[in-house]
Amino acid sequence: MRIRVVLCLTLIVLGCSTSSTRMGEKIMPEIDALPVVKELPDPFRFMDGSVVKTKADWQRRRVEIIAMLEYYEYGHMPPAPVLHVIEESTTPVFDGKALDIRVTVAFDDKPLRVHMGMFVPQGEPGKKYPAVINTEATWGKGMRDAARLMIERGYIFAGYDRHEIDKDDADRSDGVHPLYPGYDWATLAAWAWGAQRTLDYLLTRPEVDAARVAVTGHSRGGKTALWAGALDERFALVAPHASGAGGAGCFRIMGAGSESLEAITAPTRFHYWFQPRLATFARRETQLPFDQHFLKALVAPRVLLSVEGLADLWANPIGTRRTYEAAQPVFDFLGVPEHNAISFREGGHDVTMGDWEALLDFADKQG
Ligand code: GTR
Repeated sequence: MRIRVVLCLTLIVLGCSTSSTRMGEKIMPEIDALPVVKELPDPFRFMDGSVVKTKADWQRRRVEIIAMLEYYEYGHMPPAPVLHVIEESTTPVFDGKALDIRVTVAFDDKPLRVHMGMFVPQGEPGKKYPAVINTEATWGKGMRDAARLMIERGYIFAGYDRHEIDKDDADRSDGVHPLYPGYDWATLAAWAWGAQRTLDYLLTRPEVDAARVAVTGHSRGGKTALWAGALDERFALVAPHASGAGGAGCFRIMGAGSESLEAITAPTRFHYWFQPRLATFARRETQLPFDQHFLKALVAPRVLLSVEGLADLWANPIGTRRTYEAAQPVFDFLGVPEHNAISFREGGHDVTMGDWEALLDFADKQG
């Protein structure tokens, strides 16, 4: 009896409760009840077998896909909080061409404090600038060249310290998790929440062109950017970079040397990035009722750009191309075929100045 009680508690803590209606979502079958589907699942087919025929149907299907990805992959976030912004500093940088603005942000009545920052171009009073939110701190030395480029190109460059929201480890007793009990969001979702809160802050600023805010990030930050941007329709452009497994990479289709679902969710590695249910699909990927092209499809009709290194095999460039192809019918259906993009470059798992330039070239075209 004692063992049973402990087990139940463990399941609740991990968000494995079988009462899947707890957060109002549809009832999702557990893995043993899911059929084997070798090919990539059809984004247009509802769980009840009916098919999307109209744009209104797609809106309902989009909600169903979100519920599915929350349930099996990333967990559920709490609703958007009220932000309390504390101004920290405003410093002219880059020979006066930009302001480096730092703030600390609190949420609802919670004790959490998160540092955010943005570089804002100067010189044209009253002008609204497009913005790029990166899913990490953007004020460190390593981001200096990217920040300078953004300013030269007329973009606001913003970021936040995602590790203040959730440290990159399996401990759920610090950061944001204990503050919102009852939500099974894992680390990627907590970080994605941070990108959305940074957007909340940016939208309070008169310098920001609200219609032209992009979210980007590299690797685990790319997975974060894709989940944040897929969910939050205020992001006009979603640009994951080398995001791989759990991001833009396909689980079913993998090139040689790619990170598998089993590898990423291993107990010794990054299981805590995901809702624990995802790990049960290791070597059973064909029972996933989705694949990562569903995540990409959530961005439509907004604009998606995934940037990949051809030699970055761990991030599964072949499978990322497949998710690009498999999401395309949704962009076509919504009348924006050119809003789904993928860019390959030579090289491996790093962020080059060329990558930032490619992002901005692409973003310029959307203006
Ligand atoms: C790797 C991990 C990848 C990717 C990468 C990173 O170790 O396996 O999924 O996220 O880390 O974030 O740099």
